[in-house]
Amino acid sequence: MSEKKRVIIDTDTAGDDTIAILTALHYFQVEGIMITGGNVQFDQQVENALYTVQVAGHSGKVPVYKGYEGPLMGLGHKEHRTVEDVHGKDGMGDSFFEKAIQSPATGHAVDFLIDTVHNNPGEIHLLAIAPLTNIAMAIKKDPTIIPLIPHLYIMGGTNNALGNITPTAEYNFYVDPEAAKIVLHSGIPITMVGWEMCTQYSIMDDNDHAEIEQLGTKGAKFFKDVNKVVMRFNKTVHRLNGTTHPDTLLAAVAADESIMTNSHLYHVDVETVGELTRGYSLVDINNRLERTRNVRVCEAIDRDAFKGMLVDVLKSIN
Ligand SMILES: [Ca+2]
Repeated sequence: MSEKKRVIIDTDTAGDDTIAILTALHYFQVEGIMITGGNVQFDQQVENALYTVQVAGHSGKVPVYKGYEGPLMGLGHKEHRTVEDVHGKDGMGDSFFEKAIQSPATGHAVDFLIDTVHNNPGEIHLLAIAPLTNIAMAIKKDPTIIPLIPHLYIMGGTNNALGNITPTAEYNFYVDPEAAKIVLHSGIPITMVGWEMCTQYSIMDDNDHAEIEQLGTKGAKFFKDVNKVVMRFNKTVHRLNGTTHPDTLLAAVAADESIMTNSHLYHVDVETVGELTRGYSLVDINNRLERTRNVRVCEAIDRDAFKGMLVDVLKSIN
């Protein structure tokens, strides 16, 4: 039908996830969206994904499946940490949008993933912009999907850099490090875009926001709305001069790898038991452990090219 690369997105839809979904809908043939527990309350995330699909004009064309609401080891425990302080109570910058027209698809996200991969061997790339619970569970339920997935792009972890949810951990790996461990060692070819890539290359400052607002499109308005709270949060907590776009950066890298101007294959693992370091991602850049190099780690981005892609996406949505 289309020559675009085919993808499934796994998301905890809030804030930047929405812009990543818009980006993916622009550059890929999106087969479906899976929701995993993460940023905000689960049903709100489902609603946010459905609304985002509607904003892009794809309502009714891209199914949104509910997956696991909490981390692998979270059963019987208190709820995992959500981040309404970063993204607003609704995860959408406190915009409280109207209810989406589309309803969630029936069936479990993990079964959707397994069935879609089997029906399209070697065709379905994965964009993982959330804790890795759903993907880990799919791998455990049916490991025969592993050789059928050509590539998995992960926004998660850090490459020897400061975390965002703790000093040692990035949020997606922190929420479900056991899932991250399963996925990292699965044998699926992986590209990882860590949090430090986002702080170095994805920040949109006040001037960038003004430029985007000038586009005057529905996409630009939506971008402004969902980023209201995160702009304040980043300035006060992370001391960053603008909004961060980790998930959008991941989607852009997957869509056009040439914007990734440096990367290397390293051994990457994740800490699951550390007293201070749960969720820390170990990236063995000097190969001291002499273990399998399992992940291509993104180390530099052409920032102007990334911004150009973002602007193209937001310009196209009217
Ligand atoms: Ca996310």
